[in-house]
Amino acid sequence: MADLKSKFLQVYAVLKSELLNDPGFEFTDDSRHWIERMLDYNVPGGKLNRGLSVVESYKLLKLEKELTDDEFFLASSLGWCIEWLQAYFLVLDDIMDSSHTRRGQPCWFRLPKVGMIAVNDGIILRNHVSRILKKHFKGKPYYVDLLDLFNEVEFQTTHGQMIDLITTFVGEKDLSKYSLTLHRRIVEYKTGYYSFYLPVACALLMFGDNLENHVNVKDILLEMGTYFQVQDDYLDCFGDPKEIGKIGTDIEDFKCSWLVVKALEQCNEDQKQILNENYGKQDPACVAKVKELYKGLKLQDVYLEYERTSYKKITNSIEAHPSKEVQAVLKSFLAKIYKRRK
Ligand code: GPP
Ligand code: MG
Ligand code: MG
Ligand code: MG
Repeated sequence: MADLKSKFLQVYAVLKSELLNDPGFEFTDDSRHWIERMLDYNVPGGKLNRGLSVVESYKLLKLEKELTDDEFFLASSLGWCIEWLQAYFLVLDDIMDSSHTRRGQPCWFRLPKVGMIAVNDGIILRNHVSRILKKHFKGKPYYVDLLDLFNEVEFQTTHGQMIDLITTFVGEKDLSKYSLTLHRRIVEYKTGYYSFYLPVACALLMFGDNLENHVNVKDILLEMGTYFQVQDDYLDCFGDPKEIGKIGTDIEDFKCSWLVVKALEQCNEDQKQILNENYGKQDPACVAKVKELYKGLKLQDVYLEYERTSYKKITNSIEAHPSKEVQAVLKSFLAKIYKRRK
């Protein structure tokens, strides 16, 4: 695994160097230096789960036969396209969520010399995905499908992000609209497609197959995406910032988080009053009151129970799949996130 990761990181260095010498732009030393710093700050510093999953999935589809150097490079490049896409989303998401830290460092836009240049950097990160695909996949029979896949997934993610954001309108702080159904809709679109569906869809396209032929696999991947985002919502409040690398903002931001939905399901009228008065406020005393209420409602136990049943349900769906290779792809994915603390 350490070996896979270091080989994967070598591909990052190649892709970065190609982008820094992209003949489509007349780079100066300053502009090249900006891009390099921006990439190193935002692209490779995460867990790399999504990117590595493309390579691992492709290997499993090939029945563990050794990948040629060319196949490894291509599968890794697709993996990096997802990591680049993720960097693009996170740079902009942190602005929208007024976050402070990400991956154990200040959010990119928080750096004094960056500020709102981060918006353009986010767009450049998205452009890089297209540049990488063009350079390395243009001649492939699945090139058009790849472009279409990235476009579709971006469409789904931005629309999930839209509902995540418009449900929090200031001045309309109305918790009564928050439900598990709304939460599910938000997280399936904002997280599920790009984090779970996309890596497997990339590996399948490269293998000459298509996820549209595997509707049940898509459903399982989206189910995992929901499970993953419930964990993200939980860790936003109860995770250790040192481990997750970010300080939560969901309570301040009035987010339709899994925790607030569960709290609303379980609370009495007095507790609902406390939520109404304190949820969505910047004041640390208000945030503390919400956290206190979550603890009083034993949401940590409710979460543990959710993890258990959700894991079981997903495992059962995986085991019902006819192909052992597909089962292996999905199980390796699930194992990576089960009981995660970061
Ligand atoms: C996760 O939400 C969702 C995304 C990062 C997708 C963003 C999509 C855009 C189109 C910008 P989150 O805000 O809970 O993530 P985190 O907790 O990591 O900030
Ligand atoms: Mg967000
Ligand atoms: Mg966020
Ligand atoms: Mg979050």
